[in-house]
Amino acid sequence: MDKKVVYQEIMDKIKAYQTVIIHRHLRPDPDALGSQIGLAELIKKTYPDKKVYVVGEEVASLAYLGGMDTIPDEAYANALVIVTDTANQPRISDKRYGKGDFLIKIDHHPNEDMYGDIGHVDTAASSCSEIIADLSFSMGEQLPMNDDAARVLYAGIVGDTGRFLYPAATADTLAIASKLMRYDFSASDISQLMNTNSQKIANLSGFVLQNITISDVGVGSIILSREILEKFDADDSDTAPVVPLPGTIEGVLCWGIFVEQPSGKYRCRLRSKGPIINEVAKQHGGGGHPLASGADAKDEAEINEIVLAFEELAIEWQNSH
Ligand SMILES: [Mn+2]
Repeated sequence: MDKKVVYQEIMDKIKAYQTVIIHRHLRPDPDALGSQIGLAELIKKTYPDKKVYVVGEEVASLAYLGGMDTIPDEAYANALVIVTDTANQPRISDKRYGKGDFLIKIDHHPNEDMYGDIGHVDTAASSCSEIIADLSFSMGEQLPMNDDAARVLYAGIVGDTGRFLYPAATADTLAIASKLMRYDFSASDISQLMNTNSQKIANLSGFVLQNITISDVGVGSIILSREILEKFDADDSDTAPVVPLPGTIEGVLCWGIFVEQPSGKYRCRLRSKGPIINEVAKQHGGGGHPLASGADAKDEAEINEIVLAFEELAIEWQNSH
């Protein structure tokens, strides 16, 4: 379907409802918050009589993007609920998303779970923030861009593209980023904020770069045990900034950072610069983008299975390139 038709359907619903509640995924990243808060800012400034709320857990390190609202269950009566940047329902933060009158999904991950009364999924978009910005720019006076929305949407695009590093950053992405930069915020300040880490994360980064195992075929892997995390006074959320680092090492094609959880299981943060890895992620209770996925491993044996699968993918990829 022509995306403008879907955009118009989404706009018609936004106009029809007095209350709009916007959700996004658990453990939010800048794109989850940027698309969520950006859409809220667009609706609030265009339709000041509407009640617009953003919900979900807060992350202190991303507080510069904006805070969340605390709302009672009753707010969902006759409300439009929009979920951004979230592929499947178990990943939605705040489980009340089904309590509204109408549900819209807007996302850029592979469409594994087609929830919602309307679903708009564009896997060619770098980020959900890019989709929300495109919605605004495409709909003209129905949802005009503003400074506050532009700032967080730009942050979301920067976050999901690794500052325009990954293949997901297309000519369309840069065209939209360029339009956003014309609004009154500092793109450089956003990039600097997103490029700044606490000392403990800097120390953890050093540990990962010094201790990662790199195989002959270019598969990187490292386990961050509870013991190691404690040594750096770090928890799971502190591992997000270290995930891209192995990709900066020459010869590394794909990699996994395996973070031990309090349960003793491992959260697997998987990335690639070529081989398609999300099928492996799916086989281990996860999923995601072709080059950026997540999974769960119950023990070190399952981690080894994932690393072995990556070895095969890396060999296949090298043979075909
Ligand atoms: Mn995203």
